[in-house]
Amino acid sequence: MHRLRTCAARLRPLTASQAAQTVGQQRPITATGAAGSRTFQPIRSYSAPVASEPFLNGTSSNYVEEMYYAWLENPKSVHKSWDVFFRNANAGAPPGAAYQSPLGLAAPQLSSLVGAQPNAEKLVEDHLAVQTLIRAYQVLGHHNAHLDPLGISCVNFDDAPIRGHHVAQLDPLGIMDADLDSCVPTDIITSSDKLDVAVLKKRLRFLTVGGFYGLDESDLEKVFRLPTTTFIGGSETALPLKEIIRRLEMAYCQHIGVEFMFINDLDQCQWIRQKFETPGGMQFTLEEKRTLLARMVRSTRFEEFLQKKWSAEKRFGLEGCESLIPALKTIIDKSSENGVENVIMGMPHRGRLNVLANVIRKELEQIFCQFDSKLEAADEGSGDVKYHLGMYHRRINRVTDRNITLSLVANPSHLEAVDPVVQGKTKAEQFYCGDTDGNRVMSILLHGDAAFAGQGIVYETFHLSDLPSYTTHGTVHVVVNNQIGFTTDPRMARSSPYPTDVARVVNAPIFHVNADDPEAVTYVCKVAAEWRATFHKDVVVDLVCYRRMGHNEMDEPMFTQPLMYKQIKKQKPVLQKYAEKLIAEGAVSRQEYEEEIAKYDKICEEAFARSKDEKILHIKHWLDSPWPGFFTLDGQPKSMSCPSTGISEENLNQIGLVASSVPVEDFTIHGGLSRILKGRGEMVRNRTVDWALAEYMALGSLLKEGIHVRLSGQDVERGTFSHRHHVLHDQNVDKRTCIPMNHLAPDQAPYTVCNSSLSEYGVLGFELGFAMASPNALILWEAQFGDFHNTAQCIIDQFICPGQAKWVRQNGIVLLLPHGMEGMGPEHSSARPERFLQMCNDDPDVMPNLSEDLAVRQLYDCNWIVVNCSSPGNYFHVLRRQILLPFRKPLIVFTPKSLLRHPDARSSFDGMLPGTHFQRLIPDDGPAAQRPDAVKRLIFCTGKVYYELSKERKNRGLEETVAISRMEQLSPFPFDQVKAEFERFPNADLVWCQEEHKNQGYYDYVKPRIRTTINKAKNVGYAGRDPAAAPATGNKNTHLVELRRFLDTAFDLEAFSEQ
Ligand SMILES: Cc1ncc(C[n+]2csc(CCOP(=O)(O)OP(=O)(O)O)c2C)c(N)n1
Ligand SMILES: [Mg+2]
Repeated sequence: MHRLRTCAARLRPLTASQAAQTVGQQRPITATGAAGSRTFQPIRSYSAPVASEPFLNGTSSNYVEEMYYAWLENPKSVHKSWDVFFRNANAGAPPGAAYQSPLGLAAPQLSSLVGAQPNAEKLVEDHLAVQTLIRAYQVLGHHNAHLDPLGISCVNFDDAPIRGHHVAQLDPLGIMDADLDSCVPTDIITSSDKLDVAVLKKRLRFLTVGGFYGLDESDLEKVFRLPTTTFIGGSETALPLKEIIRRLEMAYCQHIGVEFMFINDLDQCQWIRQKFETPGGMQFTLEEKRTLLARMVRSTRFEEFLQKKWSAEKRFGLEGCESLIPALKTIIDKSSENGVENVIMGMPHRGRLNVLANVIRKELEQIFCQFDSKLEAADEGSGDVKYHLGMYHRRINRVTDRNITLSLVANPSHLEAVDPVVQGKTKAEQFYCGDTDGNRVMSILLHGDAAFAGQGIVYETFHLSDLPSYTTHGTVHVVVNNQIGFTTDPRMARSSPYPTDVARVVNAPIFHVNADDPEAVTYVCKVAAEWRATFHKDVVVDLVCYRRMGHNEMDEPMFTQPLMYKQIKKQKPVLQKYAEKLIAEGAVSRQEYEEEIAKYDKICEEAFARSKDEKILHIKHWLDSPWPGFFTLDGQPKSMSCPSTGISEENLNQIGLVASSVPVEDFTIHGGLSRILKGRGEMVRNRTVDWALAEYMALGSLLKEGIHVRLSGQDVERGTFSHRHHVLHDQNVDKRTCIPMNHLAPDQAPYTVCNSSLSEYGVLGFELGFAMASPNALILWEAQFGDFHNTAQCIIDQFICPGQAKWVRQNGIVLLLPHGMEGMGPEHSSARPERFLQMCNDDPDVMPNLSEDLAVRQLYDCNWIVVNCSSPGNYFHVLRRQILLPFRKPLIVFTPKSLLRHPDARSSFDGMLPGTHFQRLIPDDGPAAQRPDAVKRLIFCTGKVYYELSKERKNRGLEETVAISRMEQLSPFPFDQVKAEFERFPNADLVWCQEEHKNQGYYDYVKPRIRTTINKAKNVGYAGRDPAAAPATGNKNTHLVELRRFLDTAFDLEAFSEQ
């Protein structure tokens, strides 16, 4: 496109000096046409004379350049007048003289082609007007398409300005038609009957008066050459204006509204134009029509069956958008035809049961028995309502006869939250089957109109769509645009014209379609699937429909949308309309149609009868991501123990070597980094690790054991604190990078480390989805600072914390949350441990049975693991334990900031060797441990504050008097080890010390558990910051004063004597 513009510029007036420069510069010009790429060699410079033509201006040059290309290719292909013009101009005719009236050039076809033009200006302008008109349809035709199944245009709800006004006739309910007159684009032809010439004439006259195109009624019969940017001509290159308009109306203003002209890729625009403009493109065979009808029958009768059997149950039915089912099936059929074997779907409540039944093909009796409130749940956990459950099904696609796996990811009520999760799972499935281009695995996301427009996660998810480590190579989005969200209509629900405008940010084409036209729906779905298969980019299908019932079947919609629902009540159901159309066409007989209905009703009745035999509800039948081979056949862990998480000295040395070197040749790293790597080398020689090296050892050793590791988050490659450096950058060659961790061993698993977009909700959701796909991978998400996790709160609260309880699926995702009070202000300090601890499911008041396998049993029973390691070695162990456990639980790690470089925060290889384990609690092993009876105080703490306590204790000479125990695993709570510590120091009082404020941190969580452990034999004193609203002070001095105060309390042996 850019090159075309450049070429056109050469036809515009040039200064004498420009002309002098241009002469002789002959560059090839490339333009992409319908038949692919064309390359033109300008046979001569084309600067001075033509460029000075009085009729050439910025706009007309577009048209002229079209002519010019065509003429260069074949002088006979353009109108004779242009041929003469270009020849004269090239021969050096002065401005204004190159043009000769075509009247004198007697070519037989000329009389029809634009007829006798009075002058060149008119000739150019008329062609330009036609070209502009064509473009206007391409750009704006969707504003005026008949997307409205209800076809009402007279409802005037109120006088308030309507935000969605651009959609005019796209609106089935007329909400947006209220100010139709004021907002129909004035540059396209509009009429109630677009194919009526009389009306066209009237419109043309109107536009002429307005002066928009300068065309008038008499031009309707004139023949105009079509530009290469349209396909309406089919095999014709010129058409009468009347026919041009008719074909444009057919392409852009019927039941499909195509929004695509914002896409800044010429090939892609041409592809879409071809799909929608080519005459006769939307033809259906008899077979296709009958299949479509059968699918509509299933979709419609399924809802009717549920309504009949359980009229008082919520099901969030699809009535008003029944064509969703054929829509999805078409996308799947077409994708299967293109080689897709695995489709992962995410969707909200609306029509979910119908999708499960008729798209994924879950057994109907399984769905029906979910309606039986008397059935007992077989599985542990809370379970979930039927319209949130997931599903996984492998079957033969009947249209393509190929195997296909369909899964619907379970989701919470929180609309759109599942989007990034689906994308992450899709990416993982692609990754594990080596599908680098998304040819075999794809995702489909369904949305409601209100949620799609309103929820920010939609935007975050779109922004992952083209990032190398996050792309799923194109998602097909389907919006059930029933023009209402619960009780709120679009006038109050969004500021953008369409609910789908958010998709424009990633240049996704948007196909709006009237959902009352099943054939149009099927067609756009075919095109959407082909688009994905061709360009591997996102695409949106906007099913403009209505909602026949209230938000759910119990709701009264007339309270709030009386006019809309009066209209809806009059609306003939789409199945009936389509059946009547096919019967009228003779595609099916009424009897065949009725038989189809009876057949499906019978299927439902039989399944209903079978559902009565179900005695127990199994949530595990609704699992969206099975892990074959990981559990025993009845879904239990294969063992209830965790092997040692240590690794051999040789392994430590080898990984340490890779961590401290550049494994490729001629690669120049930054001098500062060389020093860091040198430091690592020294540590390895000294048999110690710091935090970054411990992490290297953990991840590296897992990779060597064949476990894929993926670390994702903002700036994780280097590390927020510049400590990690997992990706090296050549200082001399742009984009040349090296990931040493991928150079560990020839048979290692791949290491993925990727800086993410600046999103928490989207990226954490994505990684959670990635972790769902396989238990044999360690997936870590790191927050830039721990407190930023709260913008991903929904993923944490709705998926990570209760995921297993709701959906019986485990997930081993790791959250790394930098945390610590370091005088950096209220932000960047606290990862909010209190919130994670408050959501742990262990009982503070019940002392568990202290059996041998307590540690693993606790882990198995918990909803997630929360740790705050104080030593790099323990961090190494806890990461490895994630994989060596025979089951998967989410792991929340509060990670340090200043400890990353603290000289004392080092661990010896000795604690990482075979036979060693993660320490849930690190007991005091200093002088206090020598004479435990003499110890007056036992301080429990966790994380970084240990180093401050330990230093203070030394300064005060209290090493024999005060013992300090580090609680490394906060949850599940190490009851057994706390008890042992308590018993070891019988004369000590107990203090919990934390650097966080009292209403934050760990205190509220640990206190009752410590008390339960010791059978309330002693009090638990508190040494820490006072309660506060903010997580930390913004004043450095206050920070230090607070620190001093709580350290004073911690070591004041009288402080709690009154208790
Ligand atoms: C994040 C979130 N906020 C609010 C709700 C409550 N809610 C449930 S359905 C609904 C309306 C959804 O409208 P739309 O997206 O258009 O879907 P429809 O029900 O019309 O199919 C709302 C607000 C929710 N489920 N999730
Ligand atoms: Mg809606």
